[in-house]
Amino acid sequence: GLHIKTNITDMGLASSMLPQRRSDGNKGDFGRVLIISGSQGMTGAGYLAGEAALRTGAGLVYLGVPAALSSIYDVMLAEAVTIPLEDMGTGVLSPGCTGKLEELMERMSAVAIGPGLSGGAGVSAVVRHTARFARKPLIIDADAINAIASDMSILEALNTKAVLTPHPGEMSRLCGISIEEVQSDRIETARQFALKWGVTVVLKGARTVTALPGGEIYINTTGNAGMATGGSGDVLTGVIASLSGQGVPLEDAAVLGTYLHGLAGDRAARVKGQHGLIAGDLVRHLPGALKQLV
Ligand code: NPW
Ligand code: AMP
Ligand code: MG
Repeated sequence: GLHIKTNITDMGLASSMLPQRRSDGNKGDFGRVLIISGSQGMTGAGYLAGEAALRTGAGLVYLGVPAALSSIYDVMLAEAVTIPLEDMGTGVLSPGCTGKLEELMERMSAVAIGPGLSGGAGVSAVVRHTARFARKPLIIDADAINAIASDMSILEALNTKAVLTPHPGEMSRLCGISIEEVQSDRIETARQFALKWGVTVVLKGARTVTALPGGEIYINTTGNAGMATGGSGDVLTGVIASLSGQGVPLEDAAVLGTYLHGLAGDRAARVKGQHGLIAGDLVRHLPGALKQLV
């Protein structure tokens, strides 16, 4: 068969991808990161992604959230700017927000979409619009992946560099195969999707596989089963968006972000153990993980 370049992401490789922090920089130099997330009952996802983006070094974090819920985010995350987006009146984003989103995205250095968005035709239209009009690196996770799985033409409309971060369940929906099939050949499943659609795929789970649009593979070496807990993936989305917003090339941001997220998990597990680990602990251990790489 064809030769596949397979890399192992270790500390040396991760360190080499870390963004420099220029001594005379201001917050504008360290990235404006927009996270489009949230629906009634799933406000935590955007909160975790947003705090993770801040803890990974983004200069400014904006939470684009259903207007009905925006005051919740104002209270939850003091350091982020909340952008209320038109919703259906039920705490779910409405296609009516796309004009505002388009303007907003122009001012950003990276955009993430998906955590806690929930489903439905309205959300699907917002995901389509974002894919089509984003001109900045785009991180696609969770319910934005589910929207694509229900309608692959959203991916055909994609007009920018993107990384998708599916867990095996989301990957099975995307590919129309069972979770068992995904897991039986994780590298080839991720690689074929990345090649076919020209995107980076971060196939999560123990030993996360990252496939680049050219077919190159990175296998992650950090992380533990303590990270199998609600909100863990939402943190990863914030980390990758933050690195990309700081100017790390998107493919590197996916590889480095995955390593950092796992390293934070390993550091958290050393203190809390695996059983007691929660997603917020990952966020709290990101600064230490970053310091370890500098
Ligand atoms: P099974 O059958 O359980 O073993 P869903 P979700 C499978 C938001 N959140 N290996 C799993 O398999 C997210 O952002 C909000 C193998 C099941 O079939 C999303 O928007 C939170 N299988 C939304 O919730 C905190 C695996 O996938 C399916 C697997 C729904 O996301 C929580 C479950 O996945 C959450 O993050 C693995 N490693 N991992 C909040 N506080 O606001 C998953 N599966 O149906 O996509 O549900 O991941 O919870
Ligand atoms: P999500 O399902 O979207 O919340 O994402 C779960 C996150 O936890 C991903 O980054 C996974 O790679 C990570 N994770 C889940 N289970 C494990 C495991 N057994 N070992 C290492 N990492 C895991
Ligand atoms: Mg998830």
